[in-house]
Amino acid sequence: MEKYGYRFSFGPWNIHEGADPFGPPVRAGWTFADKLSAYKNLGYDAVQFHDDDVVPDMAELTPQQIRWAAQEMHKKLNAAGLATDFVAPRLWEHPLTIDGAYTANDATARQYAWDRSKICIDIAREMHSDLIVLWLAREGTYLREAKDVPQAMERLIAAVNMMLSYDPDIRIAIEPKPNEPVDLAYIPTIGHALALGAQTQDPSRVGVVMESAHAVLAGLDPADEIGFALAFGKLWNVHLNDQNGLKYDQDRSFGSVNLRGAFNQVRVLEENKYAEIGFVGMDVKALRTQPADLATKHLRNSLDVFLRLVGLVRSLDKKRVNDLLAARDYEELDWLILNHLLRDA
Ligand code: XLS
Ligand code: MG
Repeated sequence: MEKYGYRFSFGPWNIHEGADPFGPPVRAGWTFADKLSAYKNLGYDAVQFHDDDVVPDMAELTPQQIRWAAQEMHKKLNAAGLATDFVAPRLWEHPLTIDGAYTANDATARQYAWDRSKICIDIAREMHSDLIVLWLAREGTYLREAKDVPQAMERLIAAVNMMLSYDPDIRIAIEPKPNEPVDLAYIPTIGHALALGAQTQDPSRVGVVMESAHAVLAGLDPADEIGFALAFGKLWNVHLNDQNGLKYDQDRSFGSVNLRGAFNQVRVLEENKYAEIGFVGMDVKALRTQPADLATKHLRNSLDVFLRLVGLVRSLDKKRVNDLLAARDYEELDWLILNHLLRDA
């Protein structure tokens, strides 16, 4: 398969059992070993990890035992010919993080978040990765009066500074999302994430992850969010997927809802040589209706759509585009793009 120099990743959570807030799992779970062996067959090169995807029983282990377990996982990954894309602290499931992690009102909860973040960094280093992704899931409020925004920003900056000091080599990529699980998240967009990074002690080590569905949920265009981050050299990862409007977070296959939107995400990545920057992550989930033995097709579809769109970006008549820009004939440009997308493969 021609991959145009791109390298692809997904997380173990992207092969899942189909549970949603209203119903239980509908498919048998895969073992981690089975998931690992699916990566190469599906054309993927790297694994996105949460800390407890690497060391599932981390809560019961000492820091040294956690390091050993991560070393074991790294060996498994090597044997499968895969790399680590990033490691992210899972700060949204523990009872102490019910009201947030770094911004919780309870000091014990904030301490838990700091301790766990350090362990996550230890794990990333054992996995030979310098990239920590922070999806700030519960940093926000359900109730406006529950927290103080400037104080929450101070706490977020302090947490990022603590991580930057803990390991002088790690980079942190903040993944914004406007809502879900909380009603009002503190870091809803790429702009917010960049502003936060700029206030830290080493902005050069703080960047962003753009997830398509999260941008759509914020009412923004994912391609523009990508372009905005690229303009500042801050796009260190992407989580491509799709989202049918302002609903629950759907993690639909890339391009399956808005193919032209997907084309424009690929176009901006191509034009700015993202292939040289980072992995193309697919943060996609199979529809709940999908039978267990057919539950990886969303990963196949997403990668295939991406690569075919790269082909379409490359074969677009750039001279014609420039002529139409000069003539300000955007209707003809619209027609050119539509015809290009609708042409026979
Ligand atoms: C959830 C997030 C999560 C992050 C990694 O919406 O996308 O999967 O990518 O913590
Ligand atoms: Mg994501």
